[in-house]
Amino acid sequence: TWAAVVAGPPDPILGVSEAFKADKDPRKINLGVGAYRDGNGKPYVLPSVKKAEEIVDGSKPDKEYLPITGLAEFTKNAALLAYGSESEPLKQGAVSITQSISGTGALRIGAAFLARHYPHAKVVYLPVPTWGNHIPIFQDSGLEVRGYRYFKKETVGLDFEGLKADLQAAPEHAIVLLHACAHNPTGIDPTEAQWAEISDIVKEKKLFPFFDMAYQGFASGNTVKDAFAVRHFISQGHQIALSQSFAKNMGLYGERVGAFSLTAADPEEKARVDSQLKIIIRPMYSNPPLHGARIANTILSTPELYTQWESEVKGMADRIISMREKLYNSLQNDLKTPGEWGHIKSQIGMFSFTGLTAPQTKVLAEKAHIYMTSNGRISMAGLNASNIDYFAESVDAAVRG
Ligand code: PLP
Ligand code: TYF
Repeated sequence: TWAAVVAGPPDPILGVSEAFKADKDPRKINLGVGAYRDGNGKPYVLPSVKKAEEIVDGSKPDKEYLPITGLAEFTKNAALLAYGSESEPLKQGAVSITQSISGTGALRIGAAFLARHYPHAKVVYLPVPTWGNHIPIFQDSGLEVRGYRYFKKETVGLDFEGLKADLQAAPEHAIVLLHACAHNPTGIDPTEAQWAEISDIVKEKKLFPFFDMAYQGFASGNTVKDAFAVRHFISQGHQIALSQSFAKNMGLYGERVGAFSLTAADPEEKARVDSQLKIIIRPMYSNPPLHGARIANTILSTPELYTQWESEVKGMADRIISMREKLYNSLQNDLKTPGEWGHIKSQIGMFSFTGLTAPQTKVLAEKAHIYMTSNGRISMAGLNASNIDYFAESVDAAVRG
């Protein structure tokens, strides 16, 4: 039956973990997948998550199905986290929101909703480069995918002129996907002033902004600061789509906790959108899982736990920032590695786009047992006091050839 099925390529990110696992060298380092590691290189379960889990378990909850759109208290609190309590559409009751299977599921619900209900050409512009999964998520949902310039190789920075030119040239009403903060894979975000310009272009060209917020709090250590772009667009009167993930900022990766929301014109429009979100979700997976949403909701709704969680997110962000500084100092000042390495320090979030070439990443894997994606992206969280010197020396050697 499956004689004509051809073998597909492995996932470029998860494939890196496979190669890492197979390597037996004790010095090996995995900088591939974007999952936080603590100062000892170990996966980190946030203490606030452990406490929340105890509270949830202690309440001896049942295992009944959730409604199609999930745990209502969770989605209410997730919306508050993203939009803020002063948000006009939230205050008016004009935000339609559903729980989702983490950020990926939120993007997929959003793409499916746009494919079915967006009243204009179903064309979505993604930054180049973007998170690899964005492309098949939108394509498989039936949207046409195009790119807008984002990364400038020469400066290892934002190609802001290219970005503006491409959005200006996009057809009216095109959908534009924006990483709300901590752009994956580049680690480069627009400044607040640049976001304001992007908002103006989106308004002038009547583009539809779809925000992917997979790292709220993880970029700066402050959930409000990281929500700037989303809240600025809302304050400028845009209607938006928003994907939220709690994988990184609560370390709930495998629990699959997320939310998808759309801002509507008014509560009556919101109610109609709600009904269609349910119609999209019901045949996909019927209703979302309970456990992670209960944990996230307990944190978001318990003031002491919320404060503790905020400081733990900041702790993760700060450890990553300190690794950036240490790596920059090693390469730029101590080893005097050929090239300019300032971007390591200025980039934001989980990743650094190092500028290492595909052949250099291959050498690092084969000679130094250091694994990263072939585009030179490293997950900063994979670095710690025990391996950063070895990493810097290995990069130095690879760059010098
Ligand atoms: N969007 C971006 C930009 C990401 O980097 C990720 C995860 O790496 C996601 C969405 C979705 O992740 P998850 O489905 O685990 O929430
Ligand atoms: O490292 C990254 O960019 C992500 C990580 O279901 C990831 O691709 C891995 C698995 C998954 C979602 C995200």
